[in-house]
Amino acid sequence: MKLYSVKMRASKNNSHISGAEKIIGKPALAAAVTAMTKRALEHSLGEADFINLKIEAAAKEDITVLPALPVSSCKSDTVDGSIKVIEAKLRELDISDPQKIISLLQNCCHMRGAILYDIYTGTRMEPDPIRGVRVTYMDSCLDTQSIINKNHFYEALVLATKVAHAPGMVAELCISDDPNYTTGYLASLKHGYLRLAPVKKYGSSHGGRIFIFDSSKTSVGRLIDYLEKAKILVSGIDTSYFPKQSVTEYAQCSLAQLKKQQLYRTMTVIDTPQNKNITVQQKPLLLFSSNDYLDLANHPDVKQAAAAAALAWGAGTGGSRLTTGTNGLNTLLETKLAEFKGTEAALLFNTGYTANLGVISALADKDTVIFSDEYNHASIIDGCRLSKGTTVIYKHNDMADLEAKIKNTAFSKGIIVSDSVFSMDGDIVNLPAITALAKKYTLFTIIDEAHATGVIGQTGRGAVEYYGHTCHPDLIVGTLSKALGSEGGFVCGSRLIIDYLANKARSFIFSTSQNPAAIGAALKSLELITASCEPVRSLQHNVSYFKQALSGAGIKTTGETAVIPVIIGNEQTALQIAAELYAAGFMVSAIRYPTVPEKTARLRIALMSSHTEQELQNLAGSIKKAFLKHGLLS
Ligand code: WAQ
Ligand code: MG
Repeated sequence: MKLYSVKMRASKNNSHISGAEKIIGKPALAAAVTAMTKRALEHSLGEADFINLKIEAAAKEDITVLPALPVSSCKSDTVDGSIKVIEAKLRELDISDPQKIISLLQNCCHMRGAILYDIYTGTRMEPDPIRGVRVTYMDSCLDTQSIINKNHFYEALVLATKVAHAPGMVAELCISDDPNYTTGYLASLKHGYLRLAPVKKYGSSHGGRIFIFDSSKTSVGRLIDYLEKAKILVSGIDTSYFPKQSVTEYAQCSLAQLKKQQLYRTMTVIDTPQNKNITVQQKPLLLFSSNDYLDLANHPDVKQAAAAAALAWGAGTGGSRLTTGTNGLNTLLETKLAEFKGTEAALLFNTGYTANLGVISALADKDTVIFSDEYNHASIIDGCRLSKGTTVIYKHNDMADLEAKIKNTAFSKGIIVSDSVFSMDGDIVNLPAITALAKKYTLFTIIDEAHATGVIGQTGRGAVEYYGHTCHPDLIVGTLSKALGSEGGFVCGSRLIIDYLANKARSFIFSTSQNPAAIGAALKSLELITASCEPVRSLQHNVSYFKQALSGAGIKTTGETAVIPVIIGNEQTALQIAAELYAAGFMVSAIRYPTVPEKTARLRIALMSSHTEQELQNLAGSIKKAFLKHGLLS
């Protein structure tokens, strides 16, 4: 593989702040340049205003591989303790004036390079005493892609190994100029790389390097030539010396942090099937946080259909759809879903989450720009992240902002993606405006109807029906697991796009297909919804009734659908109110960051077709009571 040398030098106000070098293969080159640029711009000494990056091809035959110096450590109680060790070690190398060398290093002013000290004449020999001699063209054979920030030990060992092998070199002494880093080292072929701590006071920005050589063994010119030009790769670095954090410790710290921020989550075990009436540890509760909007998850006919499908087709399918996992149930449901949404074709996914992951990552390549609503569901966000495209986030349902961003972005392929009903705010996408913008600027449109299917539109068919069939997105993503009371995701669109997704969507291709019971249940739910719109109507009535009840109680909401948010703001208060409602017999979710923006913690009330007016009135009353108690209403 062809190798390249990369060098970075960065300064601020004409003063050097950072330098780094690598010798790496072509595939890692661009990433290394990015990492070095970042390092120069985010340096602890300040943001560089001048960055010099130099990239040169390095011929293999010009590179020498040296084994890393063996590493050992010596800890002392004080800086003086470390200095005593250094003195003794330098004497072992027949250096007669170690104090002089140490004090040269301790008293040098801030240099870019190192002092070159000749023990033969007892004088400094670097041509430029302000700059010093700077060692360059070196790296290790380790794959260090994961070391993004400066790793003092690793970089120093590479440098020290190169320096120790220089002609006439006797030893090297180093103090970091990083105020937070008090470990230094003494390096020589005889002693190896001896880490010493502390070599300076914590907080001091004094640092430097001194290369101790013997001019009776080499000319200064030859030595400097080697230090500045020889290309060295260091092999066999013992990575056990890298500072490590255990993953378990990391997880423990993260959890502690979540608890401190009131963002720690736990799971509630429900004793009963999904129904508006549930019990938790025998406590009866009225459920106001379920996505089973049409009460189909526990519907006798739906359960019966699930059982029948399992009996006829088995408990599992044993393969992905493209291998052995396609049966008549899958294809029938796809036909029915396409019919229901009014598209040419449909494709099933295992969940709504994996549908978004697969669809967006398959459709957006590196030349695609994805315009995504800031309140889109996590599965859309993750789909954008997984894709190679660029994501541009526009303000929530703000069509002027979306158009401005489209106009300001250069792209060849573009996608607009939005929730149809927003999962945490319960408002509805402006589909007419989105499809008009898509037409005007040649963009592809995707809407996610997870909370729209079975909820909006006269017969529950979603946003297209809600807007009177006046506008059509290119692709509809949906789920079987909310109003349809089963489990799984789906996508509806043109035959061509569905074919494309079946060939390209990795979450589709590499998942075992859904179990027959889930498909059987979804087929029955779809049949029930199509046969009678009574449950949809009842749900929609509950939405307007509950909104009225809330506004009658003086409580605002933006919800227009079965998801009704009541914004509280403070995370802790939201939790407390949810707990108070729980005590009063209502199960309502408190939704917090990162699901919603910080300081917009809320109650997320989810309505079902079976809630009665009295129940809705009771909940509104209890929320009012809690609001009064917490000073949120006067
Ligand atoms: N060539 C010569 N001198 C250099 C170079 C170079 N490429 N880079 C830095 N120096 C000089 C310069 O005077 C700096 O002020 C001084 O060395 C210290 O540089 O095992 O971080 O980059 O944990 O601050 C030691 C790690 C870390 C010990 C050393 O050096 C360990 C370090 P820094
Ligand atoms: Mg440095």
